[in-house]
Amino acid sequence: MSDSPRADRTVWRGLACTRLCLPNGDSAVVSDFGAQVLSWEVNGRERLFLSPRAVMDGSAPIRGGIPVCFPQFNQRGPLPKHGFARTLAWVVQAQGAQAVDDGLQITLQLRDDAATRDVWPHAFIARLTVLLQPGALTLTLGVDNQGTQALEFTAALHGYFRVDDVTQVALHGLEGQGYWDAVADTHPQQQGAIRFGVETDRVYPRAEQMLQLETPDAPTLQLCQDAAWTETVVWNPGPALCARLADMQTDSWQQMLCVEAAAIDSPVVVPAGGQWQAAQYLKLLPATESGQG
Ligand code: TA6
Repeated sequence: MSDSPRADRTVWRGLACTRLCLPNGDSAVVSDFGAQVLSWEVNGRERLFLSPRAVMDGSAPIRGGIPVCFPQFNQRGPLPKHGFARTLAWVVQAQGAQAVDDGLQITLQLRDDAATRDVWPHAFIARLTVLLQPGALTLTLGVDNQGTQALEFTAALHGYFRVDDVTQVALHGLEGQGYWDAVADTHPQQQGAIRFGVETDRVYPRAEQMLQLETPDAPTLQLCQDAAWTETVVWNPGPALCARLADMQTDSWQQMLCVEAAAIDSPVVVPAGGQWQAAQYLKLLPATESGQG
């Protein structure tokens, strides 16, 4: 530990990354590849799931951490699933890490080039800012339309949160909401907290209040998203789908839960020369408020 926040360039599991460290020992690791947060440690405990079988050589999306889906969510368009941003190298902005209040942030940038224009003919700059504060992580995705016509996209911060046993967790805050169940292709209403055990793939409208991911053995994780993230996606593959995913171990579905800030039901429209940005806020409740300790 050191007395002031520190940012170091490092190679982490073979990938060029920036590691942010706070004086209290909290840390985050952000890969240039995909601008993907791969690790977030709070009080010595890893809070993100990264599959032991994740492909870490830049040849495929990384299963875990917080992938950035842009400019397309899932298969809602002609681009590769979840868009190209998660499989391209982003560039850490020249000014490097900046101290902000009690934390430290970095911004990574992705600009259009010949390869992106080939599949998506638009001039853009996407920026992901990652702010690490004690017990908290804020991710802000920004998109500048550099072109002369309106830009349309869908996007998500597809966070994989680590849990000891997903069948024992409860996700609160979406009670009473109607949602799209993508597995059954139905539109039911959420009764009580969300619980897990089978394949779960759902799109909820963004909740006004914060969500709480309650687990028996760890502090509760609070999740908030700006209104510009109009939906929340909740995903766990369950045992059967997990067994078919080459980059997951058979039982990995038990150790993860995706709770995603998304803008997907209606595409975001950015006018020529305009900008869009939206943040997701992750915060661990102190042990006493979580019923821990
Ligand atoms: O966000 C949920 C989802 O779109 C699911 O439908 C599931 O496919 C998941 O993302 C993972 O997608 P990936 O391409 O990373 O395997």
